[in-house]
Parts: sequence; C-alpha cells; structure tokens
Amino acid sequence: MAGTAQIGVTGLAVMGRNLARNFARNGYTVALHNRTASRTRDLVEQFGHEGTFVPAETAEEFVAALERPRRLVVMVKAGAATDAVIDEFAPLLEPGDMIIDGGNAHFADTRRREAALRERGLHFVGTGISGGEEGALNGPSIMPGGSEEAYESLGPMLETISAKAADGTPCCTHIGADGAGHFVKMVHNGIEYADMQLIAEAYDLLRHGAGYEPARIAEVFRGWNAGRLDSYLIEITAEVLAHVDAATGQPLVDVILDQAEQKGTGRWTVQIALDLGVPVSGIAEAVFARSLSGHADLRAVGRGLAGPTPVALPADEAERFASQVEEALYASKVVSYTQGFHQLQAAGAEYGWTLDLGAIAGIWRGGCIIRAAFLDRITAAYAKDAALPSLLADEQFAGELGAAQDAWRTVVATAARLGIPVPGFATALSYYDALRAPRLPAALTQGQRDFFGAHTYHRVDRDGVFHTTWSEDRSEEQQS
Ligand code: 2AM
Repeated sequence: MAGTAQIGVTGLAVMGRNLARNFARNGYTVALHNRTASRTRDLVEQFGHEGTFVPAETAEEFVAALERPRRLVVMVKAGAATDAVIDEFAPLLEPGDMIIDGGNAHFADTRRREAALRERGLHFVGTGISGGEEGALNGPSIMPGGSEEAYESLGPMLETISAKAADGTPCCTHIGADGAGHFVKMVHNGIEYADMQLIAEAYDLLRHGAGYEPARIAEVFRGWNAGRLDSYLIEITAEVLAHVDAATGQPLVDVILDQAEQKGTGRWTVQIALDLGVPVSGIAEAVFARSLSGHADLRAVGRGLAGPTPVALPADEAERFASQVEEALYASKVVSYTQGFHQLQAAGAEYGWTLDLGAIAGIWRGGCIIRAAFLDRITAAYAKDAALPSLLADEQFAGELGAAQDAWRTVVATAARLGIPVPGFATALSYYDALRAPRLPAALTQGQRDFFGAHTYHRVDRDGVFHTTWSEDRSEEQQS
C-alpha cells in the first residue's frame, strides 16, 4: 500500500523535531522516525495535535509511510552518522526518491553522497538550514542543493516552511547542483563569524575608546539598528549588552568568560577559500580572533606586554568617535560580504554551479542569523549587473565606502594608538586599500622569488616570462 506522508523526518533531536513540526503545522502529513523510538513517541505525545504525523518504529515502516516519490529528510549529526543513516535507508528506496540532508555537512561530503546516490537513481539534496531551533520551527532560511528535478518536487514544500522576507518572498531558493546548498550555508556561517567579530570590535572601541558603559553601548546599538545596520545581530547585541547579571548586579557581558568557541563552519570557509585562492581576510580574522581568545595560556603570558597608557577619549570627542565607529563597522561589513560573495563566485566557477548571487542574498533576509535590511542592497546590486565582478564595483557600495573612508581610517588609527585590537576593521580597510592601489608591492615579492628561486616574473612593458641572473645583473626572457 502506498504511504500517505508527503515528507518524512528521521533524526528527531531538537532540529529534526522542530522541522517536522514546521511541516506538520503547514498542513503536510509527516512521517516520523528516530533510531531511539522514544523520541518519536515523545514528539507525537507532546505535539501530535499540531498536525498529521505518521510515527514509524522501523526503517521499513518509515519508508512505507511515504508517498512516492519519497521525500526523506535526514536530521542527524554531520559525518559518520549521516553516512550510516543513508546506508540504512538507500537500499529501501526506489529510483526517483529523494534523501534530503538538512544537517551541517561539509559540501565535499555532500558532493560524494550525491554522486553515489545518483548512480542508484536516487536524488540527494544537501540542504543548508539556518536559523537554529527557533528557525527550524517557525521558518528558517533554506539553501537546498541537488538536482532541478528534485527541487521541482521538494522546493514548494521547503518554500512553504521557510521564513519570509519583509516583502513576503520565501527565504528558500534552489542554490545549484550537488553540494552547492551546503557550500552556500558554509559561507553564510563564515560571513556570520565576520559580522559578529566586527560588532565585537565596535563594542570594544566604544567601551575602551569612547569610555562608554555597556548600558550606554546598548543604546548606541539600538540607534544603529534604526539605520543602515538594521539587522538581527545588531538587535541582539543591544539586548546582550543591556542584560544585567542577577547574581552579581554586573553587566552580564562582564561576567561571561571572554573565550569564544566555534563549531567549525567558519574554519571550513577559510580552509576552502585558501584552496580556491580567494582572500576572505575578514572571515579569517574572525576565526583567528575566536581562536586567539581561547588560548588562555598565551594570553596569560601576553598580559604583561607593554602597551600605551589606557586613556579614553574626552567626552566631546567620544560622541563623534561613536559615529565614526558606525561608519567603520558598515564599511568593514560591506568588505566582508564582498569577500564572501567572491568566494561564492569562485566556487561556482570551480564546481560548475550557476549561482544566482542576488537570490542568495535575498534568502538570507529572513530566518537566519545574518538577516539584515542591508541584504536588499546586495540583491539590488546583482539585479543591476548579474556579472558584477565584486560588490565594490557597484556604484552605490563604492560611494558609501568612499564616504565612510575618512571615519574608517580614523577608527583604525585610533584603535592602534589606544592599543585596542581591531583585526576585522583593519583587514577590511587593508583589503579596500589594496584593491584601490595603482601598484602593489607584489612586484617586490616577485623580484625576491626570482632572486632566491628563479621563479621568474612578468614585466609591465613586454609580454613573456623573465628571469634575472642577479649576480650578473642580466635579465632575459625565458622560453615557455
Ligand atoms: P538517537 O535519538 O537515537 O540518539 C542527533 O544526534 C540525532 O541523530 C538523534 O535523533 C540521534 O538519534 C540521531 N543519530 C545520531 N547518530 C545516529 C546514527 N548513527 N544512526 C541513526 N541516528 C543517529
């Protein structure tokens, strides 16, 4: 007998459970399965009234509960658990059926799994899902990869359960073949790291440069949230900063241990950017900043190093400085998105994905951590020119960075003077200046390489490959 469930979810820990409930609340019949059956029973007991669930104890029952072609969502840990679950279910499926991996898989694993399942006639849809528990339940940003054919069948359901942007557009679009969805989710997370680092630096500057207390800084962030920086992260930053610890009466931020952790997608973004040769320096600095914060031993040794005498700015300068920090934050944010989108572009070329960069910015407008008014601007930039080589080539962004550059330089210089670390702001400004530079000292680097390793160089005035015999002061063209 054919099953009746339009979708099934296996792996009913909090993300899987909430996703299953989201489907059910939207009117879909949802088959449920979990390795440990008690989780399945718990879900039905607690939330069975929210929609139509078909609980299954065994893999066979679960598969039988699904209408054809089957849509089977796997929500287990990335890595070996995902492979184990795929190996368990794939033999029970028939050509045309779909396995959807909604976990945080590495895109290379997704490519491998997609190729293997394609050989068996099965669709494998590696899907980035952003928004955490809350998003999974009420509407996440969804980034599905895999085949067009799978998206035709599955896409409308994913769009239904996804977050909606302010204009009502679903925050879900078909990203591209095989691992494209998980790749885009990874870069999303990398950008999230950069956003968070920049906000943290802005806070540090307001605290130790402007001399503001956390409650006052919360006010500043609330003000910024009403402007071009309007975003979820700025909004929650104000809340975090305003929070007072019940136990001590201190601002909570002063009680939290200052060692940031990470789960790994930011690190992957940087590792892959290195392989692709894309300078994502903002994301890299964010990953390194978290890593540095965690080296308690190193920091204990470093605390004794000399620095400038700590003096906050005079009150009248502090206010001006705070508005300069807003400009530096905005400009640095534009740079980290520019770098992230460069990585997407490079990955599209490398892996054969036709990525619609404007649409990708569009589906990050709701549901996910980096949701922000600003993303509309990126969509608009790519709508004007889909082949835009860089976001900095967009007139509007270029104009804004030009207008912000004086403040941006003042902030980075002030940070250096006061001894406040701003790796994110500084690397963003260096990236901007490097792109602007008519000539880079890379010419000298090439000269050094030719000197010590005969690595050759190109000339600005003639075609060809050249090597200088430095000891004899003789240069000649090399045969290629
Ligand atoms: P469990 O409840 O039986 O532990 C997150 O860990 C989710 O993934 C849980 O629902 C968990 O099932 C499931 N899970 C983890 N490893 C698994 C595996 N190797 N096979 C099947 N399910 C697994």
